[in-house]
Amino acid sequence: MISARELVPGIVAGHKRAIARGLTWIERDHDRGRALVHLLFPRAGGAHIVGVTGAPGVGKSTLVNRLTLTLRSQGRRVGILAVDPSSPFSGGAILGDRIRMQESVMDDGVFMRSLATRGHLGGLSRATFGAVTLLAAAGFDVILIETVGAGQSEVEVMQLAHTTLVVLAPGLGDEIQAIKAGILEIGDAFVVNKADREGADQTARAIRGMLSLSRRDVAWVPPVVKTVAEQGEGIEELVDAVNRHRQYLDESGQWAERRGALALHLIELAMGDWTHRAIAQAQRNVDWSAVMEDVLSGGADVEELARQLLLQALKGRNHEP
Ligand SMILES: Nc1nc2c(ncn2[C@@H]2O[C@H](COP(=O)(O)OP(=O)(O)OP(=O)(O)O)[C@@H](O)[C@H]2O)c(=O)[nH]1
Ligand SMILES: [Mg+2]
Repeated sequence: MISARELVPGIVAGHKRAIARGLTWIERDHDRGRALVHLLFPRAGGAHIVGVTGAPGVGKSTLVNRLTLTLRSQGRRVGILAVDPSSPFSGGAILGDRIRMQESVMDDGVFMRSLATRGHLGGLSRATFGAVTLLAAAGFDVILIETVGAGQSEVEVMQLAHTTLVVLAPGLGDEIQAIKAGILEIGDAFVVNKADREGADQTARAIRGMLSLSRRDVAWVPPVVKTVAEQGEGIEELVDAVNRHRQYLDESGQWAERRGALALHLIELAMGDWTHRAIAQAQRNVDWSAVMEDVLSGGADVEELARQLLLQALKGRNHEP
């Protein structure tokens, strides 16, 4: 059985088998997955993480495919993560995505992977964080994360991105949906896809209007780009918007700030792990039902109890994966 440390060179060299193996560890949240993320994090600072979110069927996968082709033509290596918070397994929709992605997947400078949740809260954003870290360390210049918009886990996933693209389609009161989902606040650029359909200009105007009313960051006004992903129209303009946003983040110091925030996030996750270990250990070693009884009857000083359990875990285990 190989260790996390032993897998690092293959990942850093960009070997697809090593990458796939590491991603499986991360997705299943093995100790080795965690260790791998800790080892790779210092090498993961270069990638531009781009989230692509929007309602089902607006054309996110088609867009990701097109973006990938254009980025490849600019010589950049592209990692793609399709995140599906709703399905515990890689279901039919994502399988469909895989087939559509094939055009770009054939290329050596592209790696695509679907991530599904294992049920527990925060698990998906954690797995996504790990997967992004791994792909960045493997030398992918741009990492595209596709996720269906709106829910809490999607917002968490999108917080990992430097640049969030919110995709809409004309009609169907998308403008209203955007406000409802709070998606107006998270978009760094808005894409009106299916611009071959009626109402695209109207939708673009509506978004611009709403943006002018609710500015969070006056230095960056999110562009609104019309695309026909199916035909590849508007993609260059969108890639240009993505590149300009990166430049803006760099120049405003936000790119560097983001690294710091992610480092803190990494520490928080590791601290959370110690808490879980403390509880697991206490359940094995302590008369747990007596402890529960004390807490229920008010006989325990919960603050002190928690401190003791953590101390025992810290003493009892030298965590060297
Ligand atoms: N008319 C038109 N259809 C498009 C365009 N882009 C994508 N589609 C079609 O819209 C449908 C949905 O596209 P997808 O790319 O799978 O959309 P998605 O947002 O990834 O869908 P989910 O992952 O299921 O949420 C497909 O049939 C596409 O061929 C476009 O620009 N114009
Ligand atoms: Mg899709």
